[in-house]
Amino acid sequence: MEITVGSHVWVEDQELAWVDGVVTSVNGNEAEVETINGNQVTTKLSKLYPKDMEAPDTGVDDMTKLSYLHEPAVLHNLATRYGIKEIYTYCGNILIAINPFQAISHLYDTELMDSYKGAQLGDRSPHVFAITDVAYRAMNNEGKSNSILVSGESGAGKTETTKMVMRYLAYLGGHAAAEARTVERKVLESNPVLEAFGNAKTVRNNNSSRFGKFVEIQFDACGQISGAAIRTYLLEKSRVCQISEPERNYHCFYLLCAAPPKEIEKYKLGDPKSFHYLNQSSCYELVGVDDSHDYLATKKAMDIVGISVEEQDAIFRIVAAILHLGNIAFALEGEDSSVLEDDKAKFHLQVTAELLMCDLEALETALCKRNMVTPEEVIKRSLDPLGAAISRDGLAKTIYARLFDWLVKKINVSIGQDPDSKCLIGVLDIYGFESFKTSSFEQFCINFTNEKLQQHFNQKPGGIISLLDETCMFPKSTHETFAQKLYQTFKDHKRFVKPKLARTEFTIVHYAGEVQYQCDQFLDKNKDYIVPEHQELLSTSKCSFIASLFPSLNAETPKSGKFSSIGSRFKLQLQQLMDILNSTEPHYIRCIKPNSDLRPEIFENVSVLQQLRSGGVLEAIRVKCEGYPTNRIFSEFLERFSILVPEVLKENVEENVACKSIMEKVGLSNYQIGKTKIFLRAGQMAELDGRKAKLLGESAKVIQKQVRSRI
Ligand code: AD9
Ligand code: MG
Repeated sequence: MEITVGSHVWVEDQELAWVDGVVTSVNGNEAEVETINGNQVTTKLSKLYPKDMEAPDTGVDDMTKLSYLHEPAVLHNLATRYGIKEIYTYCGNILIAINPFQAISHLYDTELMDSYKGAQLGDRSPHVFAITDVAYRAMNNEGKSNSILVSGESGAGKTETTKMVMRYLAYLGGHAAAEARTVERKVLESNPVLEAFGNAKTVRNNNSSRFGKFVEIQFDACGQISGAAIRTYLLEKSRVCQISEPERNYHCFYLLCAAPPKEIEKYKLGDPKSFHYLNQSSCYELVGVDDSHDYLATKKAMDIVGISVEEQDAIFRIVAAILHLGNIAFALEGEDSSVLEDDKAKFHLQVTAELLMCDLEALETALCKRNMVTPEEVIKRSLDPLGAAISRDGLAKTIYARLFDWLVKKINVSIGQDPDSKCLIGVLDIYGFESFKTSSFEQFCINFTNEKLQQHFNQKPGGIISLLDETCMFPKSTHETFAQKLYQTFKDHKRFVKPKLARTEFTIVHYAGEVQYQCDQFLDKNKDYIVPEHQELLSTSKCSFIASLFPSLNAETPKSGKFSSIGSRFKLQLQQLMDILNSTEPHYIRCIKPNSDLRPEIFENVSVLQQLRSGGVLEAIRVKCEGYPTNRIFSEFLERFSILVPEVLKENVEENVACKSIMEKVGLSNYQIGKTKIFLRAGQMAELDGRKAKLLGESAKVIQKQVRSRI
């Protein structure tokens, strides 16, 4: 479209990403624009985008209905809708969901579910229910598995969205008879259980999932839920012993500290501030969350998913034991040995041993000493206080990770799998892309997953994990040698950067931005290693639940003391996930975090735009633009543009003929006429509007006046 004096345009802006204004002068290929916030901006004509002056005040519910399909229009449309609490918008068949950070009344009511059942996509306003309904119907009609992939950065609303998908599936595929409803109830109640043990407050999200989750809901031939399988990916273990301000440890620890007095006494708990694993951060409570209420709610959910009272007791005993374990502090004895620091440490050692039902002395030895196996004999070597603390933290992490795996397995067994199910709907809620001041192995794996899901992975340096494994197996390796190997191997890769002066850092140019990784803990974190002394201690626990978490070694479990790669196992799991996803019909939900304050009603343009770009939404729009991105029903089109060829209306011709004459008159070709709609190329709508504006004789002065009065 020709941009002239008086044209309404979008111009780039540092703070707002895009701001609208009016062209006040054109000089060669440059234009001067007076923006709505009162700035005069000089810019290249090619950097301006036309603004649709006829866009509805309430926005459009599908981006493809935008008359002008470009970045500023997309952003403006989302902001407009968010302002009137319309958090869902389609972009073709992708659903964009912007986190409202507040409850929106009736948005998830049963009556609303009723109204989406069987409705065509687009018949009703955009919603997760609509996308889920499409997936469910496609599965029933075509007999093919479908999947719903929910993505977005941390705090964008993936987990909440996933829960709504699951709720709607339980509604669609639920059983009429109350006694048959146990499957769907178990599926839904698995969420609070897994969240209590796998979610925590982080800088980005008060309820951040620290594991990835793929829920596979199985249906029988009648479309009723007949089973489900939950797969989880890579729980963040380090959080159990290490947290930083203003984050929290896993919710379950705080829930238990807020349990009724009987439990507190039984587990010898007290103020969370007294536990080292919790008091590394001064955040203990969450706004709007009542831990004592959630403790009871979690237990209720555990009942429903089939975890017995005895098992629940053992589970919380372990949670308490981990807190006590963390309080066993060590002091230096002699040159390089360690002893318990004081009476307090002794008390916690005793409680830990009681709760884990293991031998007190064996526990102390397992923490403070290590067996050195030489060909001749086994020597007990003392650990220094730091070594003992590392040993203690390693034990805490291992116990917690095994407990989490047990929960997932138990839930799966209890829900049950339907071996006859031919169709499933998979729902993926994976951790979002992360970049921190210190990004380590966890962030690497998380971002690796996101790359895979974005299918941008082909261009990435492959083989970082193999290189890491190689380094881990070589006894003399350090993180420095790992870094050196990386630099050598990938020095010519265009997405791998060695930062200047860096000795143990590396940068990867991810699809969503650059992330600098610190190598220092990569080796340790990649080793799935259990100290043989720890294994032995716990496998002989008098609590059969605990002993069962540490089964004696067989061919399947990694040999204790031997290296088994977490990275490689994760890569394999991810490949299996991709294989499942590739065999399904995918549906996409892109969650967007509108601001980093986690507050309602704030829409930060720059950050939203970045998410739209990295989430592939703008890319999808670009592809769409290559076709016929805009379409209009004949009557709408004529209403808007018949002024260009007034005689067509008088002639009483058919609508499609009238549309053609308008296009011919304006000199536009390369469009398509369908049965009821006209399909336009990108930019053609703007061209038509431009002609119309000219015809209406809008003078630049008039518009300038309007703009001034708006400021
Ligand atoms: V992370 O990658 O696990 O850290 P998520 O899962 O993307 O992240 P989550 O679903 O946990 O984010 O949403 C964060 C918070 O936003 C929730 O705890 C709610 O307080 C809030 N939220 C998200 N979606 C909605 C919604 N549809 N309605 C109301 C919402 N609040
Ligand atoms: Mg989440």
